[in-house]
Amino acid sequence: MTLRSIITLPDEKILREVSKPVGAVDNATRRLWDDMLETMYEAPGIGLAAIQIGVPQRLLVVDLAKEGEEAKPLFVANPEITWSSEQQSDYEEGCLSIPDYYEMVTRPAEIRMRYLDRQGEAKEIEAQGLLATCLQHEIDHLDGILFIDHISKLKRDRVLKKFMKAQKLGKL
Ligand code: GNR
Ligand code: NI
Repeated sequence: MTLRSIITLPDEKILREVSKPVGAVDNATRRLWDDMLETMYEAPGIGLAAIQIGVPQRLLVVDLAKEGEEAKPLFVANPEITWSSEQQSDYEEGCLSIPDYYEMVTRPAEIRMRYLDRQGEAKEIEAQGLLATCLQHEIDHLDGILFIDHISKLKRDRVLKKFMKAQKLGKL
């Protein structure tokens, strides 16, 4: 496994790409998932999309296990949300590509997601709570969407400006 570097703001060029479906889940896919998982654990974070390490493929990993708990990684390829609840829920979100910034985001409280698992088998799961939020956040990444796109333009512009300034000052 290889630790990869995570792309962060203000580098939007790659983060805004729309990722392509994987043709098949093969050994290369599984190696990439393993690198993503290692990179996510090291960060640490609870989810990571391939585009965050510069790979525009529709792949993500999620693990909500807390420190000290047994790892429970979920490996996802080509996810599709097949249903989302009318009911919404608010979560304070963060993103490894937007370090040290947290904001409340409103999203559907429950979703159903169809995807290919580590064996390439089609699966469908229902998620609620933090898992539902995290999966929606990751699937957004596959479409070039960041959680700051769900907050006010005023707040978003302020965050983007902060990261541009930090880069100019050589602090990123
Ligand atoms: O580590 C992460 N935590 C988190 C918290 C609330 C909502 C979403 C997330 S995902 C984030 C890791 C990340 O940036 N994944 O793309
Ligand atoms: Ni993110």
